[in-house]
Amino acid sequence: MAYSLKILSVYPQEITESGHDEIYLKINGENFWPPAEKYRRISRHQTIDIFQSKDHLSGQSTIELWEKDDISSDDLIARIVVEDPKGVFKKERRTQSGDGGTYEIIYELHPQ
Ligand SMILES: [Ca+2]
Ligand SMILES: [Ca+2]
Repeated sequence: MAYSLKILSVYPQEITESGHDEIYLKINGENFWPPAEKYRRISRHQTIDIFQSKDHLSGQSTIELWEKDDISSDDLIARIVVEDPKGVFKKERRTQSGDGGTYEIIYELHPQ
């Protein structure tokens, strides 16, 4: 059964750098958000609304939250594996830590 994955928001309880992080999202290894930039700056306790969907998924999908760096390679902060919701609408909230940061990601799984 196919489904759509809609990322609602990203919220950092802690960020990885001083001042702000430069974040971007990948789904299944492909750049997903932000659509027209390499990254978006985010401060601690700042919610960023995303409201962007990836359609026609099947089986497991992987959401990755990355932090862009200039000199070293980018840092992986969170890696979330979602399952096919099997026909049932789901809204999930996951919190993960990586590279000293802790981020909450809220997303929905819509059966298609
Ligand atoms: Ca950075
Ligand atoms: Ca970094």
